[in-house]
Amino acid sequence: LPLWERLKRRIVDGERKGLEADLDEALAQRPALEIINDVLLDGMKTVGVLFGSGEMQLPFVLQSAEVMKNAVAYLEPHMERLEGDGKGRIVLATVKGDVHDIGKNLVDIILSNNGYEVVNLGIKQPVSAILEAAEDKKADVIGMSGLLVKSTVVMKENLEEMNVRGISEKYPVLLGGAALTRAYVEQDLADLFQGEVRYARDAFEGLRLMDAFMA
Ligand code: B1M
Repeated sequence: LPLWERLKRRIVDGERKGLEADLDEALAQRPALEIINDVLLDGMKTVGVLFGSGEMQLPFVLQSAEVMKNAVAYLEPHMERLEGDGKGRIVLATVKGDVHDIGKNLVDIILSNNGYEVVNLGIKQPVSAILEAAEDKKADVIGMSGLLVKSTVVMKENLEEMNVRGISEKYPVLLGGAALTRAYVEQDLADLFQGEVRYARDAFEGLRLMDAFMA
């Protein structure tokens, strides 16, 4: 197989052996970010389709996710750091009940490489932990990720909790993850939230919105 097809297959098949050699070859031709966006994420998309249609079972999805994580970790030091630190601080978490973190961690990498300080709390974070961290770390923005349909409900509850605590205007909120839609966030959630809440389709939109929040 040609290199790009081979790399994509590695994600789909969860085949880690020889990954680094392929990534080295890829890095000689394209920037790390492009490899992630155009090749590896394409593989994850295929995994999602196969899993959704029942053609792929969960343990294999887990293997694919592991290879994806290894690949991103290998590529990360090769990514360009575009600006210095100190542009602002975001507390980032995958919400309660949700273990998906590949997208959240990509957001972390993109923001960190572009001058933001990211406090990455990890997965399955209850709203209390997110809000405590925002307070402790003096966050400028709160970012929540979630891929399950039920996570979209959790995010709504989290925003309601911020309203109840009277801190909605203190922290603009950035939301992302495959189960969300722009309309749900920027119409439904924005209607009930007393502060500012925005939807990011991908990590780059996350970066643009962070820049807008901090402007
Ligand atoms: Co799961 N899973 N999974 N899974 N999994 C999905 C989400 C699913 C759509 C698959 C499917 O059915 N086709 C489906 C959800 C269905 C639904 O809710 N209606 C699903 C399911 C059902 C499940 C389980 C319930 C399966 C089970 O146990 N029976 C279970 C859930 C457990 C739980 O959370 N409690 C489960 C488990 C897993 C694995 C552990 C095996 C693994 C995750 C490993 C890990 O993350 N460490 C996994 C995977 C890999 C997937 C799919 C195949 C791929 C997700 C992924 O990493 N994509 C996924 C299919 C899909 O998404 N269509 C699926 C790549 C990643 C880069 O994309 O996270 O969307 P994404 O991030 C994007 C943007 O969304 C955005 O930026 C990123 C790109 O730049 N973004 C943000 C994300 N967060 C952001 C935050 C921001 C800004 C942008 O600001 C704060």
